[in-house]
Amino acid sequence: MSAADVPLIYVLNGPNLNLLGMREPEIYGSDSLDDVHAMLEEKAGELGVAIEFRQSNHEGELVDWLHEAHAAGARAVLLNGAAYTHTSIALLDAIKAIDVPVIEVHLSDPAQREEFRHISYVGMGAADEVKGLGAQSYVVALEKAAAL
Ligand code: CA2
Repeated sequence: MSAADVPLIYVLNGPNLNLLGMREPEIYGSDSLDDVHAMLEEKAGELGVAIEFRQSNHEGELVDWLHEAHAAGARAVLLNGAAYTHTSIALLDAIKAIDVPVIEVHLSDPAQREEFRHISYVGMGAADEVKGLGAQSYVVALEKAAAL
């Protein structure tokens, strides 16, 4: 199999996740986002897929990257939209506009937390979701994406 044949999976992370591991470990765990990235690179190697791992604090940049995933012919996108999950119709529209299945990922389980986290615009367009497993949520979501 040439590099071009390896399925590509985008892993997109929203606002404040660059600070992961520095606060609220009881909710989000103590792994940093770099740790999550390293974990996923290892898992991707085992699964025979390639990942493109990114984080942004800007809603429009996440929208641009969803479009990019489509243009790049990605197999799937794992999206932890962080707080934008609960507010962003722009992310929902982007998910609906692309032909790439999106798997919603969360470290915590937003449904078990404050009421304002119960609505998920990302979830309205996502093909699947994995939440509440800490950094393992990403690993399980990558397994699901690789099986698509
Ligand atoms: O559980 C998740 O993965 C969330 O997407 C995380 C978001 C939150 O707004 C969602 O409701 C659920 C918050 C990300 C903030 O990340 C930090 C974690 C620890 C320390 C600093 C930032």
